Amino acid sequence: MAFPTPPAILTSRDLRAAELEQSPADTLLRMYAWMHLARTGDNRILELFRQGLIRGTVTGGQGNEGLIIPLALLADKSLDVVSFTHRDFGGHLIWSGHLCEHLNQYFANAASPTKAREGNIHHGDIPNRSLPMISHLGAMLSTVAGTTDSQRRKGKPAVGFAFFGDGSSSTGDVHETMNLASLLSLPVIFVIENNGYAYSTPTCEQFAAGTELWKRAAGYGIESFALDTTGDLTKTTQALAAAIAKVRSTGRPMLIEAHTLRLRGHAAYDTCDYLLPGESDGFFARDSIPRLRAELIASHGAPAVEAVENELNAFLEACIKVALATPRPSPAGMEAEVFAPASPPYPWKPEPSVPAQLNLAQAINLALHKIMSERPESVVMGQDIGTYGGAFKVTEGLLKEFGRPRLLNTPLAESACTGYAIGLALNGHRPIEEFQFADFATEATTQITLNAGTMFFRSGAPCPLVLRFPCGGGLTFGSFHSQELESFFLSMPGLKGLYPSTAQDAFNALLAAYEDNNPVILFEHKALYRRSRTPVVWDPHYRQVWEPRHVRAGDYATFVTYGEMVHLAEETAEYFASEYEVTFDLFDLRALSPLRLDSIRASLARTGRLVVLHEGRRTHGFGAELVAQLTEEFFSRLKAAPLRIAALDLPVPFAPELENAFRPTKEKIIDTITRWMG
Ligand SMILES: Cc1ncc(C[n+]2csc(CCOP(=O)(O)OP(=O)(O)O)c2C)c(N)n1
Ligand SMILES: [Mg+2]
Repeated sequence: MAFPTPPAILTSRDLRAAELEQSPADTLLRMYAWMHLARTGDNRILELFRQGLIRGTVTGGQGNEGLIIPLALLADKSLDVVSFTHRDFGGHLIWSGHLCEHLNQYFANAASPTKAREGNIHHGDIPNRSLPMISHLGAMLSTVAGTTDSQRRKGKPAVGFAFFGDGSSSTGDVHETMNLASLLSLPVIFVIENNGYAYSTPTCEQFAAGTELWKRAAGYGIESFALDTTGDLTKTTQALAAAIAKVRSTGRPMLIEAHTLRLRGHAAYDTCDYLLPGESDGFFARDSIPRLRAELIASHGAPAVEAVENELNAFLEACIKVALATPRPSPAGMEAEVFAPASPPYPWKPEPSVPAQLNLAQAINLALHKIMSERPESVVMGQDIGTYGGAFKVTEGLLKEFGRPRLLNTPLAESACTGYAIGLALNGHRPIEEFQFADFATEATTQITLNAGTMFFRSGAPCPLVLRFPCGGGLTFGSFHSQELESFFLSMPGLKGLYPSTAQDAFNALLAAYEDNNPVILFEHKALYRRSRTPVVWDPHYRQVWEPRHVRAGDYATFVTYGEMVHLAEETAEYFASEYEVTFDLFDLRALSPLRLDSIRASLARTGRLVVLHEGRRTHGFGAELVAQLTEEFFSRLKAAPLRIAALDLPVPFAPELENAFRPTKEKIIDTITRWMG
């Protein structure tokens, strides 16, 4: 169905501050048109929700227009970066797209920009650098910082706009990101939409140190100021224009505490009974839209203003009709769109052409070196990875050769740094982020699983990201430096996982992960980093690392494992072959997500027996999924119950005696298999 033509007054989505001086009355009328459309649109969305035509909930921006309309008009939509919040419907209207597209999102119909996979205002327009918000408040700030930096790295003088509420300003990501933006000198304007409440909680219950939120910026070396955006629109617009111009030219971040209103409570279901008697009337008395309307009637006459309103209202109703008439979404294709499709291989140089004897850490260093030499869009980041070369020296020498900003040390802020990496990835860069230990990735759980992992499914935008996880135990590092987190992270959709057990596979895995259009976790067992040196060479079949490796042939049982356990499994298989002439068909899984199990299934069809071995905990462990997926087809033909060998269901204990009792060891593996064989 064709979209209705917008009224002429909406033709331009841009505003230069000088226009307010050159033709103040007409400029204000043009701004009023956007404010009226945003307000009426929000009101109609609320009504349609109450009629049951919009699902989920709706969180209106009534009272936020005095901020979001001038700011969105002033931004350079061809350069700048934004992530609107649940109060910023008006910003979406101005930034890009047709009103119908935004309504399609609310109606969650077949033409919704998120394919109806996300609700109400959780959409964006990534090609135009409007980044879709996730519900987790505060989480989008770092992503805006990343895309803004990506723009700057491309030589574009962009400014990022990171919006968040007074309540959201209590989240850790806000602090991590303001610090990061100041450290990296990123031109991001952090805008607190302070409407006085977080759901029912007043601002004074969010902070002990007073309610002047703008003062927090001093702690990060960021300039800041407060601005009442419910007041005079011309003054607000001029203040915002000056701030944008300053950030654009200095490249430094800034914090603006914008006082706004929340005229309709938190959301459609909010009873607002926490407000004091008459408090709501006070909000409406401060509403800038009726005041501006009165001014415009004085300057243009009532008929002119009403004519604009009538045209906008008719346009809105026509658009609602179109959106309502659009078919409902189909579940077809959902499962195929969890991951971005495979891209063609990069034209890698066939180097190194002569095999080098390397350990696993050196193999990864070599792959990083190759990527940084051949792929200018790559960015390598992590804690202590610069001069120091990383906790495990995997990045040794790279800073010297490639310098900043290709390689950067990050502060201890895993969440914001991962959000920043996501932002880089959404704009054409390809970050590789080292976590000092895999265990610290739990700090970035929201960013990894909910922001990056769901990105393609809900927005259609690829999020190519390599997350390097030095993992695993056996080194007496205790619970916080030894974990195997594959079942924890990979139970969430949209994340790929590779777990190499040899130096060559590690080299191949990093190249394969790098050119994949999805977030890929690269599990690197710390005990393998320096264990032995084996030949590493350019391998044109590097993408085969997404398939299991057949390590050893046998016929008694199919034996599946990965990571460091591959080496224990080989020793075990050797033992059984030489002592009992019992042979195992041994597979190194290599790719943990997506699972490609065809060759292993074929083996199981032949052997009828299955052994699964992994280092992580047994209950809810990765082996449970492997056993289920491998046996459901052959259950009736199995000759024995599948055997799962894993760690005990404990936190990783520290002392070597305790850790040995916790983890699978060669002796325990042999014992368990012997008992299983009867
Ligand atoms: C991290 C997080 N915790 C809790 C929620 C649930 N929640 C949604 S909106 C909201 C209040 C947000 O208040 P504020 O940041 O001031 O924004 P406002 O709604 O007032 O614009 C809460 C608690 C959430 N979305 N994210
Ligand atoms: Mg609030």
